[in-house]
Amino acid sequence: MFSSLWVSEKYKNTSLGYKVKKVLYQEQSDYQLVEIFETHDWGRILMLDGLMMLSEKDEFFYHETIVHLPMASNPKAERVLVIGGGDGGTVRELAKYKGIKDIHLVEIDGKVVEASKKFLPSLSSSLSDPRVRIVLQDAAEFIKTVQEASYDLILADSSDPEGFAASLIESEFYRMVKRALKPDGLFVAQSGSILSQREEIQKTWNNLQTVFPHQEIAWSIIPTYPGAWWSFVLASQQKIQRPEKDKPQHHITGCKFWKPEMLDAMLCRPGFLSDLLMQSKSV
Ligand code: SPD
Repeated sequence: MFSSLWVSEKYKNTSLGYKVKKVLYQEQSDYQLVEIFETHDWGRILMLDGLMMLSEKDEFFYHETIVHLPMASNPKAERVLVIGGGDGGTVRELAKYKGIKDIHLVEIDGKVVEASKKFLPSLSSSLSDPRVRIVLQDAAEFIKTVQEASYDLILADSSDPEGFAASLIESEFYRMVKRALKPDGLFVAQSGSILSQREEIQKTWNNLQTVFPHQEIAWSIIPTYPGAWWSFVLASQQKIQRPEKDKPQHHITGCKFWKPEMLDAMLCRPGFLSDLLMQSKSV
């Protein structure tokens, strides 16, 4: 009799578990433990240092939000930088826009890219799009080398702000991001669980405020992330535009979650979220 294998993300005092059919990949890279499992109910899942990055079943909520939310405000974006995101899901969504000419992906861990290309083709297939250039480097170092005003859009599809990813929510990093953005450019970042990562969201919000004159917070649903109710921040040197929804460039095909009509809902702050930001001043 074989006992069944379960993997779980243990975040603070919460654990979410998944029954595994097969271990597909398990390697300690120079930066983290990279694992891909075939599960019974969630398709393949990617975990980094035991933290859930994605499941094939629900990754579209996350990747469609992190891309189409800012693209709705900045639909003419041509040059885009993705920070992290070595699995390719964010690039896949960006590649849906014909107007985007260059996508630079800066990922610290080549093993994430390598494993995703092999085991997560539904996410990674667009990494071979001719518009994509992959740089394997720490984003906090890469951003210092970027020429001023290079990008229309910078997306931080980073891991949780721990270890090497912790610097990616510091004001110093945001100053570099601002420098790398065109004056009308837009920054978006995943900013954590609204229910389980209050302090991370508050720190992100406060630090962004020290650098950018305009910022917004949006929310979405990602069932396999702790608390499921997830936040994304947007920041810019200019007022963040709410697009006219009937403009054709906002209608992207091939989405399972995103619709232009969702923008208003995602930017509408439930009381709980407003309170969290108001209280962030004292953090
Ligand atoms: N707690 C999970 C936060 C991870 C965000 N990045 C996920 C990478 C998927 N492209």
